[in-house]
Amino acid sequence: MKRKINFLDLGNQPLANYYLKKKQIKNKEKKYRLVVCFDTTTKMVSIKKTFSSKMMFNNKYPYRSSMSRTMQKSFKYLSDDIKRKFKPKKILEIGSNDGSFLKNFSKNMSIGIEPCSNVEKITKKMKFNTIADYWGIDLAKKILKKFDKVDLIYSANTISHIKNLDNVFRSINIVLSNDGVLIIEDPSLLECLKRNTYDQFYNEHIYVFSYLALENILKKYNLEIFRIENLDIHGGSNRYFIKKMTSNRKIENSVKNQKKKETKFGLNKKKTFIEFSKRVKESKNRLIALFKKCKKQNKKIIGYGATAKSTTILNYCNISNSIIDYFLDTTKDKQNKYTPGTKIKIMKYKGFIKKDVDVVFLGAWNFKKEIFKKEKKFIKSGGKFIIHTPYPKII
Ligand code: JHZ
Ligand code: SAH
Repeated sequence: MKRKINFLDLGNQPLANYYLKKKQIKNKEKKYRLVVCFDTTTKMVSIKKTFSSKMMFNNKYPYRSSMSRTMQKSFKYLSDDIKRKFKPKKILEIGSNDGSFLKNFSKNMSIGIEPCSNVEKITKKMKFNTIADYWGIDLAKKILKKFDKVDLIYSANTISHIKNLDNVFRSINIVLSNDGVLIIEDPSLLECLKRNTYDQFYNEHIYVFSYLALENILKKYNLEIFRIENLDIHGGSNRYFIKKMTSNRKIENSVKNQKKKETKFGLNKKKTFIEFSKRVKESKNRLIALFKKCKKQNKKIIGYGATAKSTTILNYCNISNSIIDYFLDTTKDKQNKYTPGTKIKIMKYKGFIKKDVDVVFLGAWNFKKEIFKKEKKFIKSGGKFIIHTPYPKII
C-alpha cells in the first residue's frame, strides 16, 4: 500500500508572501504545483513541494504579527497565563517576528530567534535579546553556552514552517530544562477540514498539524503533550503544552479529548481527506460564481487584508486584477506592491473603505470580528463582504 497519498491539488502557485514591485509585474513569475499529501502511517499532512527556509524567510520578509489587535491581545493573555502558571526565569521564542509576544516579558529574561533580519531589527531596536538565525542544533548549542537552559520555549506559527522537524525537536531538547515547558501554537488540521479553509495550504505551511501527527513525532524525542487549548486564532489553532517525558507534570483531560475529537472526525483516515478535497472543489466553483455574479451587476470589488492565505485562494480560483480592483492592507512592506500571481495592487489602508466600493473580499477572514468592528460605517451603508469559509457567501 502506498504510504503517502496526494489528496489535494491547488494548482500552480507563486510563493505566497512574494509581493511584486511594479517593475516586476511584467516578468514571468516562478510558480510551483501546490499538492497536499497525507501520510497514512504518521498521519501527517504536508505539502509536497517545499522551498528552502532561506528562500521564504530572508531580509525581505513582509509579515508583521503586530498588524492585528487580535494577535496582540492573544499574546498578552498567554504571557500573563505563562507568568502565573509556570513562573519562568528564562524564556525563548522561536519565530519572534516583530516582538508582539516577547514585548510582554522583561528584556533580561527573554531570547528571540528571528531569521528575517529586516524584522529582527525591530526587536533589536527595542533592546531585546534577539538572534537573526534559523532554529537548529548549532544555534541551540550557542544559546546553551551563552544563556544556560531555558524553562519555557514558545513558538507560534513557526514550527509548521520548518521542514526538518527532527532538527527542530533535537535542538529544543538541548536548551529546554528538565522540567521546562514547550508551547507550540499552529493552525489546527481539524478546524481546517471542518471550515474548508484550504488556504491554510501554501509554501510556508509545510505542515498543518493534528494532535495525532504531532504526538507521533514528539515521542521520538521523549516529549509529550500535557495540555491542549483550542483557540479561535487564525481560523482555529491549537496551543500544545509539551513536557519532557521525565518531568512529572500531569497530563490533562484536554489531551484525551482532542484525540477523541480528531479520531471521531477521521483525521487518521485517507477517506476524510478525499472527501475534503471534493468540498474544496465545490468551494472553488461557488466562489467563482459569486464573483461572476457581482461583476455582472457591475459591483466594485476590492480585497481587504492581502494575506498569504489569499494567495492560495486567488491563484487557485483564478481571481485576478480584472475582478478585484485593489487590496487594502495596513502592512507597510506590502503597500504599493502587487499580489503574487494575480497582480492586484495593494493600497495603504487609510482608516476606511471608500464610498464607491460595493463588495469586499475578506482576505484576512481570520480577523473578521476585528475588521467588522472597524468597518461598521461601511456595513451600515450597505457594504458587503465576500468570505469563503465555511462555504463561499456574501455577508
Ligand atoms: P494574517 C502569515 O499568514 C504568514 P497570513 C505565516 N505563514 C503565518 O502562518 C501567519 O501569518 C501567522 C492585514 N490586516 O495574519 C495585515 C489589515 O490590513 O491573516 C496582514 O497583511 N487590516 C507566517 O498573511 C493581513 O491583513 C486589519 O484590520 O495569511 C493578515 O494576515 C487586519 C486585522 C489585518 O496572515
Ligand atoms: N510567531 C509570530 C510570527 C509568525 S510568522 C506569530 O505567530 O505571529 C513566522 C515567523 O517564523 C517568521 O517571522 C519567520 O521568519 C520565522 N521563521 C521561519 N523559519 C524559521 C526558522 N527556521 N527558525 C526560526 N524562525 C523561523
